[in-house]
Amino acid sequence: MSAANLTPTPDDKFSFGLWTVGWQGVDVFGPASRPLLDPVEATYRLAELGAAAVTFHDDDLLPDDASRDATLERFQKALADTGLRVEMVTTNLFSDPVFKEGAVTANSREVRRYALAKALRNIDLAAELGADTFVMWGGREGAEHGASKNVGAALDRYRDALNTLCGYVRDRGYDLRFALEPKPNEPRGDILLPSIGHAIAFISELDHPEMVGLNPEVGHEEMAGLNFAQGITQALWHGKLFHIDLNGQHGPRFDQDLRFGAGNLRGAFWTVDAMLGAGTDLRYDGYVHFDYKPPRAEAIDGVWESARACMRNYLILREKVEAFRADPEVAAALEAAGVGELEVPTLAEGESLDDVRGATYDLDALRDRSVAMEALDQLAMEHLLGVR
Ligand SMILES: [Mn+2]
Repeated sequence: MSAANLTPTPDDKFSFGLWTVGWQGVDVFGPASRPLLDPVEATYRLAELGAAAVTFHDDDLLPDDASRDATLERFQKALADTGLRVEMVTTNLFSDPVFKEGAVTANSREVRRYALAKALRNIDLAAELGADTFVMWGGREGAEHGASKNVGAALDRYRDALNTLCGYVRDRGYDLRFALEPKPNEPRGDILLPSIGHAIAFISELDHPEMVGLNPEVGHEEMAGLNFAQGITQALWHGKLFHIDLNGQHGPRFDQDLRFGAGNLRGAFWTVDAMLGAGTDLRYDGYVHFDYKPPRAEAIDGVWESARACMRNYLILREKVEAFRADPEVAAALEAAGVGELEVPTLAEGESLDDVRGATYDLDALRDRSVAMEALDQLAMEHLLGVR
């Protein structure tokens, strides 16, 4: 493992939300623990660290006041100076108490109309900055009480909102796709479209499903005890992995937003493996985007160390995964585990169900057969632990 390979380059397509390094540590138990970080300064610093792109919510970067135009101008100069691009833009439809009961699915029609207006304004900005992807995280689209939300009507209005926004992008001729970000809870007690699977099913009900995919986040799936690598692989299988949010999480608990690689390290190994295709042609080729929070305890030095570590951990895991997939003993173990046989259709071309029903099965031999999966998994473990 060479140090050169662990130095990020623009080819690695690392991307950071400006809100990540910009998080001041405000949590439910206390105020900011760090001073405000100028998002334009953060852009220069992320470029120095090796990022290729940045992303933002409207409100992270551009205050809705007289300084908006001047800030946008400074930001565009920073992009030009550094060669960074804006690959994704998202809209904050969750912080303002206006959205306390939802944005595009609020019971209040006035709130829903305001939310649409805010998203439309930001879509224009996303297009102006050349972003590919517009993420929608519906953090307030949910409920704490059963009867307070007509879930069917909420899904109708969610669908309407996506149809309206897709229609707008088509009318304006923008080259922009939408990515829904599932999350099971936090800040609402229960959030609509809580998992990758829920969101994929929802997309199939839209007018332009081809324009809408997913932005799954490691921590959001793991909060619900789900397997992120399997989740993103299903998203890839549906052609819906438009974007990704990498971070770290220690199992089902509050949304920790640890740096990538922290928390569930084995999960991170399999996540990188899934992104690289896991030995198949289902691979992710978009930006490697980090959505994490430098822990509140850290001062500014810890902020930059955590950003550096997100990229470094991805590069380390990429080397580990590539070594695992290239290892001849792994190839033999995959063979012994019969992994390749799953690619063979259950019925051969021209066979009928009579061929299945009429066959004789040696059930005792099937019951007793070796699956050799512990041996295969141990090889992965040893690559990860650095002894192979
Ligand atoms: Mn999160």
